[in-house]
Amino acid sequence: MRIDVITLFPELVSALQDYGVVGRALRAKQVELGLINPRNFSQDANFRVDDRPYGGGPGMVMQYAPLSRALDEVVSNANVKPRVVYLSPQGQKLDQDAVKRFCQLEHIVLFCGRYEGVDERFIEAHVDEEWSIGDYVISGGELAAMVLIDAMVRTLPGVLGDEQSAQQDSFEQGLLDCPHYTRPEDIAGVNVPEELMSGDHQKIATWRLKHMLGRTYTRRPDMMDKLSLSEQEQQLLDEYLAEVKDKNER
Ligand code: 9WO
Repeated sequence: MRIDVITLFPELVSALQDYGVVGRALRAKQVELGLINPRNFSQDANFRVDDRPYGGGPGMVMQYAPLSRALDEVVSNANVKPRVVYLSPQGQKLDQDAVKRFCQLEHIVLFCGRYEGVDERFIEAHVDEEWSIGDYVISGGELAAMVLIDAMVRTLPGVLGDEQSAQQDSFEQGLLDCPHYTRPEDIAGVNVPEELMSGDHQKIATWRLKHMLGRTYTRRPDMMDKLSLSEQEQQLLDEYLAEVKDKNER
């Protein structure tokens, strides 16, 4: 798989290569990452890539031509026509299903806007999909692109170890993660749940599933709508809710 990122700040995006399992995968070229700066394709004496908005108003708008030439450079070196994704607040809300679909692509181009926006004619002519990582406006598309790249790389086979992959699977199965604890056993006057100290793998797995179900139900009821719980899972959820009720009544 190849990911090309069109960005005015390639150094920002390249930091992905320096940290964690994603950085290791990128350095090992399990995914090829290309960074293209549209400023290198400006034909302006001052390498401008933006101009004032028609109709007036604050800020500047990214111009069509440098973006189009930058994209042409990527496409001319591509084996297959890449999917072009624009990260913007106006896009569809990103979720794990979309991430998994993107991972099936041989080549994807992530386009990161800056300033107040991008000439709409570029979006209409060259962008296949517009995606958002949340309902807020940040300084540019780069951080959103980095979120998407991190999520994609983690999803690729062989990047995460078996245990981490299993943990990630829980979210892909539609459940939030369970609580985690580590040494010391007693800190700030709070002990680790006895089930996790039991050494009984079945008891530990059951405790973890109960808390995944309980957390999903209490924090993300929208995710519950997509689940059909088994009798055992429903019983665990009921136990969790009874424990929470009991704790709140103390
Ligand atoms: C600026 C703005 C100001 C007032 C009201 C709405 C507004 N939208 C924008 C805007 O989209 N500015 C962008 C800055 C232009 C494209 C790149 N920028 C960006 C991308 N900000 N936030 C994102 C983004 C991308 C993906 N997911 C969430 C946010």
